[in-house]
Amino acid sequence: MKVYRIATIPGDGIGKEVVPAGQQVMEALAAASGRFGFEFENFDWGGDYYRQHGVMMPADGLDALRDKDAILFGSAGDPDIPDHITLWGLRLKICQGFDQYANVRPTRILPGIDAPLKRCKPGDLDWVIVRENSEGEYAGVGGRVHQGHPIEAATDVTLMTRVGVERVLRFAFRLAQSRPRRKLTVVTKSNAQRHAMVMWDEIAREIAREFPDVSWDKELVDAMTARMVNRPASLDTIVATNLHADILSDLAAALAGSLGIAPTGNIDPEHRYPSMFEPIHGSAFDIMGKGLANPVGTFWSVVMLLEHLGEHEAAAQLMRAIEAVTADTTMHTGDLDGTATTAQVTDRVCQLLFATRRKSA
Ligand code: NAD
Ligand code: K
Ligand code: MN
Repeated sequence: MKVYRIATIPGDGIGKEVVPAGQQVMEALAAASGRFGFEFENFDWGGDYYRQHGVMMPADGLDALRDKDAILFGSAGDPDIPDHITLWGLRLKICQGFDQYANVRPTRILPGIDAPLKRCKPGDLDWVIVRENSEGEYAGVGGRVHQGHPIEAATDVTLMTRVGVERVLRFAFRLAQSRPRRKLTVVTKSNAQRHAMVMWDEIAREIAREFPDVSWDKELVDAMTARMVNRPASLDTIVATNLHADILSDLAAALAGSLGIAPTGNIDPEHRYPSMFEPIHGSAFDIMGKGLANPVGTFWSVVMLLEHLGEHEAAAQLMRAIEAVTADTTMHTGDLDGTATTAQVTDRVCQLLFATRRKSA
């Protein structure tokens, strides 16, 4: 039996609630399938670790993760620690350390979800956003001088490399090619950002020639927000920079009903390092510690994790269970105006996984 080695990093806030829920569902899937297993190792990195050790994760932390088949992550963000410390000290350290340069964010309206777009039928909104995940606006290049003085100055430099742009665009074209509509929208802001974004546009035109069967168009990021609201069916696969896609994917999640549902994979497409899967939401300070977090974003992230491992049947089985719980309004958590708890939704998904096994046995 194949046993996958999985690292779990709950991190902070509701990450500590949704990651154990994700692990519970993975254990149920493995038990129900009998064909594969998981060996979990949990890492208690995050805000509490920082209070004890002065760092979010140990210096040799990446080495502890290196031989894992995948990582399930929660959130980095603590009410008492500045956000740039928690983010750079944990999540970005892993994403950049393992060169997970493609951040994939599927969005669609699941059954039973009351999404805010009035004229949008469920099939009209079915997108995958590819976010450049290793450089760009989040390259970490910049500095701050003369702190506290009137001449104080600060920069955050957008760094785009040809290699970095080519590889993420090629990944996005390939992903678009694998989807039924074979359609890609390349988002930039090349009217205002006249160096890096103009290079991005030029590279997009070059890579497009490798994919004659993919139809593609370009959109400026500000116009893109309006298009997502007004013409959702005109979009399918979308690729954008680190910052732009970060923002667009929260909008996408809200348009599909809730931030609590949306999944993501930080992927090393070359499989040199473990890839990391997580809900797109953060620590949710307002509801943390109460058992009210929606675990669906984490479960959908587990679907992506399973697909990445090549366990397509288990991935499809879990997706069906997720759709069955979203279709049932008694299983809706507070973000969907329901009253269900994290534990209730998790137990229901596990029950469904065992029930499908009995049916197919
Ligand atoms: P957030 O995603 O934590 O919360 C935004 C809102 O959405 C809150 O009202 C929250 O209650 C709600 N929400 C989010 N997920 C939910 C869920 N699963 N179920 C129900 N409701 C949910 O975003 P924020 O408030 O901007 O950030 C809080 C902290 O999280 C910050 O420290 C931020 O830096 C961090 N953060 C981390 C990541 C990450 O690790 N990938 C991502 C985003 C934010
Ligand atoms: K997250
Ligand atoms: Mn974000």
